[in-house]
Amino acid sequence: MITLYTWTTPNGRKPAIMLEELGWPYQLRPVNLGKNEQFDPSFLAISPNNKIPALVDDEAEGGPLSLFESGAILNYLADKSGRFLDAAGRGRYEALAWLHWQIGNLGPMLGQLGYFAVRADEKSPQAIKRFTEEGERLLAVMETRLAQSAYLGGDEYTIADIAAYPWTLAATDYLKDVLAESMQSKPAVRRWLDTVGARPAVQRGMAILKT
Ligand SMILES: N[C@@H](CCC(=O)N[C@@H](CS)C(=O)NCC(=O)O)C(=O)O
Repeated sequence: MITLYTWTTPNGRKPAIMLEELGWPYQLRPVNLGKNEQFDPSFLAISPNNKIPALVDDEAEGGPLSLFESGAILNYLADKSGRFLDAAGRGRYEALAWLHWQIGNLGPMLGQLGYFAVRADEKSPQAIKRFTEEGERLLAVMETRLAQSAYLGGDEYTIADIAAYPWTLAATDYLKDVLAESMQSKPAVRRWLDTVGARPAVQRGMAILKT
């Protein structure tokens, strides 16, 4: 059995989308970030960086496997299933490049923007400016890519799209006060959001743990 430790955040939804796409049975273990459950020693044993998501696969090759970092989890599930990432060849590496772009850029920058522009009690104009500009730059990078290819990794839907979807959607809701205007001039990103968001598995993955 696969157990997904997660919460209702963009990073937390990525592996849920993947598991829904695969149609594999899995159990959800909520890690309530509002109650600091990510610092619980039992969770730290699985996710040493005290962040969700994490996944345990009891039936992994060679015995139970604990994984943290959403990119590693998506990569693992793609390799195990043989789906949403080519097993070899240039398409695999193009998709992995965009997966790593999301993990190293889009996620952290929009995460910081969310902190400074939405959650922080004291607003720092300099930090908001810095992360808004960086968010806008990254959306422009995405627009250029998606004006040339249907999906981030190329012609096919891959784990790169699964990783980027929840964060890009956040630019239209959670972060709309700072990024909505920029999204107006991103027709290719909006087309991609509509296409990916229409997938039933994406809708189920985005709905996890919603009350
Ligand atoms: N690079 C990590 C980022 C994970 C991450 O930032 N998770 C956030 C929620 S979206 C978290 O658990 N935050 C709790 C904390 O920082 O204490 C990944 O992709 O899995």
